[in-house]
Amino acid sequence: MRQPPLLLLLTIALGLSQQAYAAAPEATQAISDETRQNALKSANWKEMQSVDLELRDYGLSPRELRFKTGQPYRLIITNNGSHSHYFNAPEFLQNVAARKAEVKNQVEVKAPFFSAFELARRGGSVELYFIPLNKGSYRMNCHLEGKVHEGVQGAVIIE
Ligand SMILES: [Cu+2]
Repeated sequence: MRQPPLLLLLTIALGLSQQAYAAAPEATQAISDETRQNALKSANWKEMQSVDLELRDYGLSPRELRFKTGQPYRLIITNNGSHSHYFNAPEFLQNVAARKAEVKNQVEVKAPFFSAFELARRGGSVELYFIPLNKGSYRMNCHLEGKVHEGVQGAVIIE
C-alpha cells in the first residue's frame, strides 16, 4: 500500500514550520506593512500624547520611557549637550508603526522604519510620531563610532 504523497508533503511542511517557529521563539515578529498601515489609519491622532526625551553630555532624561500599545505618541527628542548625540534604539523603532519624523517647520520624513537619529548639539530636536505595536523592553543609547557613549543609555518599555 502506498502513502498518499500529498499527506506526506503536508507532514513535512508542518514539521518544517514548527521547527522554524521553535528555532526563534525570542525573535520579535517583523511588523508587516499591512499591520503598520492599519495601525496608523485606525489610530485617533487627536488623543496623541507628547513625551519629551533630553539628550545630555552625560545622560538621558528620563532614563526610562514607557509607552502603551495602540496609543499614538509624539516623542520629542532634544539634544541639550555640547556635542552632537545619537538617539539609537533600533529594536524599539522596529516594533512601532512610525507615521513620520519631523524637524519642526523644516522637514518631515516618512519611512516605514527608523533605527537612529543624530541630533546637533545645543538644541537639535526631532519629533517622532508613532504607535507602539509590540510589547517589550528595548535599549536606547547614544553610540558614536560603534561604541555606546558612557552614561547616555536607557530603556524604552512598551506595555
Ligand atoms: Cu553621545
